[in-house]
Amino acid sequence: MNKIAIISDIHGNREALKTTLEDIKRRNCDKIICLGDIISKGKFSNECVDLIRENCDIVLRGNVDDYLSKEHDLNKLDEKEKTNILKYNQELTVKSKEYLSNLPFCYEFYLSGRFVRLFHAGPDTLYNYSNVSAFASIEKKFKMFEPNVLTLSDKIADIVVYGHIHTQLMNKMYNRTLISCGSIGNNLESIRNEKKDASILNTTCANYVILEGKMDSKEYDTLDVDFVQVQYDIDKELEDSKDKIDNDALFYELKHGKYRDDDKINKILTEQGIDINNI
Ligand SMILES: [Mn+2]
Repeated sequence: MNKIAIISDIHGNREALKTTLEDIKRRNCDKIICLGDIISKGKFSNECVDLIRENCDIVLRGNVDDYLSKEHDLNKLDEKEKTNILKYNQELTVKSKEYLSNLPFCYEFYLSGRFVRLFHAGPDTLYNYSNVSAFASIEKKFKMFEPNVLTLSDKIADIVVYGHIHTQLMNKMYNRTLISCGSIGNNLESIRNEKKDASILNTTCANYVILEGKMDSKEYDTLDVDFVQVQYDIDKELEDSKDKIDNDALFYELKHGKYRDDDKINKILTEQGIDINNI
């Protein structure tokens, strides 16, 4: 049996990544695969790129890796986006930018008879949130298994593992398994209610998934899906990041496990038929 650790959405959080890599090592995993979004938000984008390069066997491209490492026509951007692009243009080393802009989109393999496909957000795009949220329709979720322009083969996947939504999920449908591995450096919870919420420590840790099975085997056999939640030193990460400009939103997200923009999350939940005043 082989153990494959799948991590995603590090978002420049060095402490969370280091603690996770130690946890993966302790569990004797055979392979580490990263589904992207290594940079942005946190202070340590370049450091996280280096750690990922050194430790991961396969690394895929996330939306921020793509967006912040490529060239933009600044005249076409609004002021906020322009500031963001210029900031990362300065912050990211040439080496990091070159690495990020050349990452592949998709990875596929067999594990204990299942055809597994991995990507950051969807089989057709890096830039899609509502279609892949935990509350998307069955129809939209089925599209996650289907091949598309950016997948490597034209097979319908048995298992899809993706990141991007920063929360863990497993859905079974049509004899297939859809898994979101959660986020290492920026795990979030969108369903919140002061009267119903458990401890935020259930959310603010680093989340990843381990798949265990026979690698490259087309024969059906036992398969494990292990959802791991690793406690790391958030206060140390925040202390190390305290000289970072514009870090209020980052501090809020890491401490509360809650996305910085309520309106944006509420809009997505409403689109998916959730009554946000009654959750
Ligand atoms: Mn992300």
